[in-house]
Amino acid sequence: MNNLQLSKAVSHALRHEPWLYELELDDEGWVSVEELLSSLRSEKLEWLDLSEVDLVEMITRSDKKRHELQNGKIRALYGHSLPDKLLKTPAEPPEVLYHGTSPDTMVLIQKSGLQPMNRQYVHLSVDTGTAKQVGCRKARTPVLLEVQAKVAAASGVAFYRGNDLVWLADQIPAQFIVFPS
Ligand code: HQG
Repeated sequence: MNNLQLSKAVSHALRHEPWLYELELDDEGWVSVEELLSSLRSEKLEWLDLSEVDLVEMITRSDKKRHELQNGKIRALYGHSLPDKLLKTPAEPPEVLYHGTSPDTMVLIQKSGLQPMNRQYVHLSVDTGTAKQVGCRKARTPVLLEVQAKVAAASGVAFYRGNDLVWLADQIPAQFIVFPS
């Protein structure tokens, strides 16, 4: 089983275009595992016998914890771009969170803060290593922004847990961001 291909298809279905897979997410992003499987089985010859075990293995072997499978349902933990925003419960963030991005983008963020852009939420990392990896997707030499998360939360910015390494926020005003000099 090509786990990368499977993970990409599952993310596409659960984050971006579920209607292409004849799926409808509930308000917390869950869909039935059986419905997802039956849609994926018709996508590729290799997936003809796809089972829940394959999904569990794909999630377990993945480099990041992108999906969660529970009680016959599956959802993406972050990354959504669907027009209808998922219901998330605000949570108390750690003192500091990080965001890796390109130097050019940083200039824009200095003006308008961190915005979700094409996704439902801004994505933040708990550690600098993860944030650097995220930033490397955007630039060879990414910049690291430090978000004063606890202070921002105390001022009314809502934060939500994605997985152990990823936190989400609706947006982060520039006043709560420490930019590298
Ligand atoms: C930038 C991956 C202009 C922001 C990663 C980023 C992550 C602004 C880009 C997850 C801006 C959005 C998400 C503003 C923010 N003006 N640009 N005001 N505010 N931006 O890819 O956070 O592998 O949608 O800096 O690991 O890079 O898919 O978000 O560069 O966890 O599981 O707008 O996706 O996970 O880019 O990455 P993205 P991201 P997966």
